[in-house]
Amino acid sequence: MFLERNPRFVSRLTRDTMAMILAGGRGGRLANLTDWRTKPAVPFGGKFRLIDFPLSNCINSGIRRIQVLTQYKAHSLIQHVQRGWGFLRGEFGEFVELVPAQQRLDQPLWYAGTADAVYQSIDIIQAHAPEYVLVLAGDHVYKMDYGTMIARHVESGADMTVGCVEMERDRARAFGVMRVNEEGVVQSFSEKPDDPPAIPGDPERALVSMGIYVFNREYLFRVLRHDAERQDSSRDFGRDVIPEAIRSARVAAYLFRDPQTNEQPYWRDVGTVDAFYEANQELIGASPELDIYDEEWPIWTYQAQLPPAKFINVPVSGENLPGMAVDSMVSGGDIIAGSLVRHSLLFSQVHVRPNSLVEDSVILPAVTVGQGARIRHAVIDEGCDIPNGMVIGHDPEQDRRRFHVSPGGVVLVTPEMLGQEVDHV
Ligand code: ADQ
Ligand code: ADP
Repeated sequence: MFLERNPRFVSRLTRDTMAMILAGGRGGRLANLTDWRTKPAVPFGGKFRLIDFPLSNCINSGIRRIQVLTQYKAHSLIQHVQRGWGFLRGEFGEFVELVPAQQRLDQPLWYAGTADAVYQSIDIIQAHAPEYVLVLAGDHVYKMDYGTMIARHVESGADMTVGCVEMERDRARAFGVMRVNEEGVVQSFSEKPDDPPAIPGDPERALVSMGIYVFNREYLFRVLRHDAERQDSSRDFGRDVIPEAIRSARVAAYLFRDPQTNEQPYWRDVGTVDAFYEANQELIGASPELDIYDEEWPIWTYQAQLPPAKFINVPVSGENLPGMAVDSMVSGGDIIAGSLVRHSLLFSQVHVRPNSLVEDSVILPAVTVGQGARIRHAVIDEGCDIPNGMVIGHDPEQDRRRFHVSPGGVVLVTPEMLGQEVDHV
């Protein structure tokens, strides 16, 4: 195939591609985790933010021209990208650029939907004139070589290619679901259907859009301009652009598979508090499905200069209380003093004071757990100062009165819920 034909084929294509990362969504189902930060800026896996996954995939795939389209509460996202992703070499034509939501063209409004966000950036794409435009979501956790998808797109002669995965039909309701013919051409597409169509011959599963698209540049401009002229469009790729493209152009599906094993790789939309909690908890295990220790596909991020984590014994009323974390992940700057952390993931600069117990929890950066506190089955948001003796995750009734409790029973605690002011940077 393409690799046999010309080993430089793929690298030529990725060099001729510009990525547009949609990073403006609120992610409302993440409850209070997105009160002041957009979903792509939500911390993940101890030291990353969600946006690091598509950004790292781009860099590792050889795509070095990247626009990040922002909108909703972008401050912490902008700061993270500016601090951590400034290492590309402008003189070689490499960049990660932040595009603020603003009135571009003649639009009086901010971005109306995902397609509008790209439409408003047509002038930026034009200035760089890439042959292909890769549209990505800023909030999915996965490791993917986009080069293979772009190569398939070019080989198939399609105007647009939609990345997709297979999943159980009842979960597929939250996604765009499509049907393809034997040649992999998309025949129908419905955004978040009540009754997702099954894959032929596989009644329990559906073919779901990953919300990532490869476009030929000129076709992208044409379809977006056409969409902008329509009065009845919500300016969304899933709702408006893809159905129109299926009618009037050639849309191919690219099934995301591991080239070696032909299995479906890890791909998650950590869109709810439960999904966020589970995806973080899974990383603690011995061999999680998502390998963040993989040196061949590193996930890059911004990291502050922090001292090592430490575990200290504390004498309390004549007894020596050990500081311990077992079956857990900890990060730089953590101090666990005379207390026990079990089956938990601690982000950076978490201080756990003596006599407390943290179990089955995800603790975001710069949290302090006061003396004698007990925390279980919880997500504690950045900057929380958990008072001495506070009990979280042991009494659902009481938790519901003060905190957010997810359908799966995860207790989400934010500084605001504790009546604390935090400088959100
Ligand atoms: P959703 O995830 O519901 O479905 P959406 O909420 O529009 O799509 O978000 C997609 C991405 O765009 C996210 O990264 C979000 O942050 C960002 N975004 C949203 N509005 C934006 C705007 N106005 N400006 C900039 N960025 C914006 C989509 C597809 C489905 C597909 C799923 C896969 O519509 O068909 O199945 O993604 O998760
Ligand atoms: P989810 O992934 O949970 O569906 P979305 O990103 O689609 O979350 O957005 C959730 C809600 O937040 C939607 O009702 C959407 O209209 C709203 N929203 C998204 N962006 C903005 C914004 N910039 N300003 C205000 N509300 C927004």
